[in-house]
Amino acid sequence: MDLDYNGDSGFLDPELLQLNEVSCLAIKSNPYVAHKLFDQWLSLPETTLLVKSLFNKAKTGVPLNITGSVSSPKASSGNSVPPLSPRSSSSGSPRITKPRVGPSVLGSPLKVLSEPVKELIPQFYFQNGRPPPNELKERCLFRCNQFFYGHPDGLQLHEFKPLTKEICKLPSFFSAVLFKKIDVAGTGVVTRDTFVDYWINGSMLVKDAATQIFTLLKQPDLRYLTQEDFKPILRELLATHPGLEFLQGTPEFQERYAETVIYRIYYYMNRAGDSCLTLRELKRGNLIAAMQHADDEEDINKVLRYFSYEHFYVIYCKFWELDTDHDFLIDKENLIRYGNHALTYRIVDRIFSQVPRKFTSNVDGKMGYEDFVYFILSEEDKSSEPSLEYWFKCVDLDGNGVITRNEMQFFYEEQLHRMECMAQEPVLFEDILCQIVDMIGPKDEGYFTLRDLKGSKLSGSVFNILFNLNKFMAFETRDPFLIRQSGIGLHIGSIFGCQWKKMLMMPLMVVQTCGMNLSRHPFELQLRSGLLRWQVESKNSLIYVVVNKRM
Ligand SMILES: [Ca+2]
Ligand SMILES: [Ca+2]
Repeated sequence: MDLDYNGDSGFLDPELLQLNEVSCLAIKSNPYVAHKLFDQWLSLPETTLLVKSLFNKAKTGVPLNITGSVSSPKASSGNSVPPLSPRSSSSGSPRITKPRVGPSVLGSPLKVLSEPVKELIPQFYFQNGRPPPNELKERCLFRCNQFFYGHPDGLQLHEFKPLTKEICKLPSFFSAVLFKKIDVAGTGVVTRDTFVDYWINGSMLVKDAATQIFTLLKQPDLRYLTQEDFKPILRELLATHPGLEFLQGTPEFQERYAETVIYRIYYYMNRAGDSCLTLRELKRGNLIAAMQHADDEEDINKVLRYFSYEHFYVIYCKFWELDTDHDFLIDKENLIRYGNHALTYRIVDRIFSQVPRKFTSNVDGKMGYEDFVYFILSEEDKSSEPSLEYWFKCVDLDGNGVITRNEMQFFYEEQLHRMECMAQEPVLFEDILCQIVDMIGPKDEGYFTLRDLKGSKLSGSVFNILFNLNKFMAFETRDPFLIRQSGIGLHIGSIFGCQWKKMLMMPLMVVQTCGMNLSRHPFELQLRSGLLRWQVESKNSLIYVVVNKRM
C-alpha cells in the first residue's frame, strides 16, 4: 500500500499548486493559509486521481494504511508544513524536511540528517517558476564559483563589483558597503568562502531586498537608518555613475548633491519625520525601485525619484539665489522673495514658527539648506502626502487637527489685499470658500480634516488659493500652461474616480485639456461609470462644467 501510494504521489509537482510565497511561520500563525493550501491541493487533477484510487481500494476492502502520510489534511495543517513536502524532498526538491515524517515515505533518513544546514533556510513556495531556496542556493553557489574561478586568493573591490549586481541583485553602488561588511578584517580581498559565509550561510540570500539593504547600511547597534548611513552609497554612486561623471572635478557639489538626495529620501520615506528611517518605512516606500532605476539608467535626470541631478540643480540654485550673503542660512526676508514674491507674509511666518517642521539649522530665526529642501519640495509638489501634511499644519493655526473657515480667512485676507494692490478684480472670501468646499468635498462642510484634503486631487490648489498668489492667479485665469506648471493637470479618470455623493464642479479648462468635446451642451456621455449629464454653467465669470449623475 505504501509503495502504491508513493507511486501515486511521486508525480505530484509542488509547482503545480501555483502558490504565492508562503513560509511555514505564516501557516503556523494563520490556519486559513493551511486550509487554502489544502483546498488548492484538493482541486488538482492528480489529487482527484489519488482520492479515486484510495476510494476504489476502500470499496474493494483493501485495508488503507495512510497513517503518518503527509497528504492527510489534518497532518498538514497541524504541523506547519504544507501538503506534499516530503514528496518534494524525496524527489530532490529542496524544501525542508521535518523529522515527524516517516522514513518509509521519505526514502532515506540519512539524507535528512546529512543536511542540517537546510534548517537555516525558511520554507517558501514560488508561484511562477522561481526556484525554491535550495535551487536558489545551488544556483547562487554555481555563479559564485564562476566569479571566484581563477581567484583562489579572493577578489579585490574593483573585481567584486559585478558580483554585487549579478549575484546579490543589489544596485552596483552598494559594492563598497557590501565588500566592507564581508571583509571585516580589512584585508582588501573577499574570498569565495567568506562571501558564501556572509551571503548564503548568513541567510542574506533569502531576505527581501529592503531587508538586505537595511542590514547592509545600518549601524549594528541601531534599529533604524540615519541620514549618515546613506553617505557611503551616494559616494560610490557619484564615483561610478556615468550621468554624474562631470561632477568629479567639483567635490563640493558632489557633497551637496548627496545631501539633497538624502533629504529628498527622508522627506518622502521617513513619514515619522524623526530622521530615523525604520525597516517598515523602507519597505513601504519606493526607494529600492528608485535605486535600481538609478543603477540601470545612464541618464540620471530620468530618475525623477530622489536622484535626478536637474532636480538637485534647481533646488540648490533657488537656495543660493535667496541666500544673498551666502552664509548657507536664509531668513524670512529672504524667503519672501521665493517664486517672485509668490508667498504671503502670513504663511512665511508660519513656516518660520517651525510648526510644520522644526528647523535643523540651530540658528535662531534662520532656515538651513535641509529646511529649505523640505520647504521647496512641499511648495513645488502640493499633491504629495508630506506636502499636504506640511501645509495643513501651517494653516491649522490653533493646532486642533481641523482647518476652519476662520483659519482660511486669516490667510486669504492677505491674498485679497495683494490682489487689490495689483488692481486685480478681487474674489470675495465667501465665493472662494464655496469654491474650496466644492473642490475638496469635505465630510463635514463646516471644516476640513487632513483626511478630506488627502482624498481630493485639488487640495494643492486650495493651498495656492490661500497663500501663493502667482499660482492662485494662474488657477483663476485657467491658463493651461500655468496650470500644468502648478501641477493641476487632472486626468479625466481621476474625476470619475471621485465618489458621487453630490454634484462635482470641475473647472472647464481641466476637462478641455482632457480632450473632451464640449461643443454642445447640455450633452450626454456614455461612460464606464454610467450615463452622465454634462452641462456648462457660468458663475462669477468663471466657467464650470457640472458633472451630474443621471438617476
Ligand atoms: Ca544667508
Ligand atoms: Ca484649527
